[in-house]
Amino acid sequence: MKIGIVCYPTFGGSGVLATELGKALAQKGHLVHFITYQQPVRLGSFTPNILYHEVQVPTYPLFDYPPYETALASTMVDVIKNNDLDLLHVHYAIPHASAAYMAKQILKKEGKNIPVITTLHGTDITLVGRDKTYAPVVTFSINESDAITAVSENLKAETLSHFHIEKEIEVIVNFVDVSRFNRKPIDAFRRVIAPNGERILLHASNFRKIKRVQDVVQIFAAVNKQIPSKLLFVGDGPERSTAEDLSRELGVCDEIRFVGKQEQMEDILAIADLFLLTSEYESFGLAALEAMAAGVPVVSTNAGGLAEINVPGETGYMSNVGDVESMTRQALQILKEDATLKSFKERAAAHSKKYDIHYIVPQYEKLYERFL
Ligand code: GMT
Repeated sequence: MKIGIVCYPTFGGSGVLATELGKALAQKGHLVHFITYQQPVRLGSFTPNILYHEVQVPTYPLFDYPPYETALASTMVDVIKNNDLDLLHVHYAIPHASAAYMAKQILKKEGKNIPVITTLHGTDITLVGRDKTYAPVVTFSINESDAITAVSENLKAETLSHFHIEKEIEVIVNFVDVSRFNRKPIDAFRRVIAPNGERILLHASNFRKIKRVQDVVQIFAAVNKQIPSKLLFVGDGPERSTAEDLSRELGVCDEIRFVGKQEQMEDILAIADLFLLTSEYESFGLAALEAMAAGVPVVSTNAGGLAEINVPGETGYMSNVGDVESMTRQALQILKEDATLKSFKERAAAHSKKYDIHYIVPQYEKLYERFL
């Protein structure tokens, strides 16, 4: 099949998932065309069967807001026509679903039918999409998609309760390439971070408000009082300075490293003992799944779709949003004894196999085939 994938090219979960999907499809022999404003970060080096088309947005003095959506729709039309694509799979509704609708209508006039599949990822529904500035266009363009998928049962329910959706939403959960995350820790790296064999806690996100990174610092400060430990913060974003300030205030800044945006998550996760995800909402929590695949248990909130992937007492624990005390107790419970930690690590890794790329990617292929 010749498939167009439209996504955000950044470190966010929707872009990561879309890129990994494209790579997996290409490996299976499909021809994949990424259409984005920047090369997706997880794309890596040259891969046969993968083409990348950059959306250029010409500026003009009149434009206070350069019209990205128009440029995207025009690029979609161009790529679909010139490469005779079979379908377009857009990830994250805003503005990808509406740009796809526009491209579809233009191509229809020229006698080409291009099926559009929209995958909903989270904040496009639960936060931004619900804003009344966007909601009518989001609702319309989702309904005009030939198929709609959501990454968790929770996101499907959220979509149905907040938008008037006239079509079936199919749930295709996020996936992870288990073989890639199943790495041996690099000893030298572990020693740099935890020279005295301290436990390593980890948080990775885009540091938006919704992630509640201040809770991560508080949990760590309390854990650190009882267990020699270090905290790694991976990623960057608006709340990073809040986390840094709080770590100084709580006297744990020497035990915390902010390593910024990182591409080699598998090597970082390999040295970690516990993943903390304190979000107010996660439609799924792909970062937590990748942690599990690396054999890292997860202490998280029970918000959104997290309850679908984190199994209490098996892969980690869950607490209500903001319940720092409970999450601290749970982290200590996992980290205190070597034997307990080992069994949580093993169970987390085993559980992640249910979400292996080899089970989930065929579900997308099956969906695509319906439209050919
Ligand atoms: O978590 C973010 O803020 C990034 C966001 C995105 O749209 O890139 O992630 C969303 O999509 C991921 C992949 O499907 C999910 O694993 C994340 O849970 C979801 N984030 C939220 O719902 C907040």
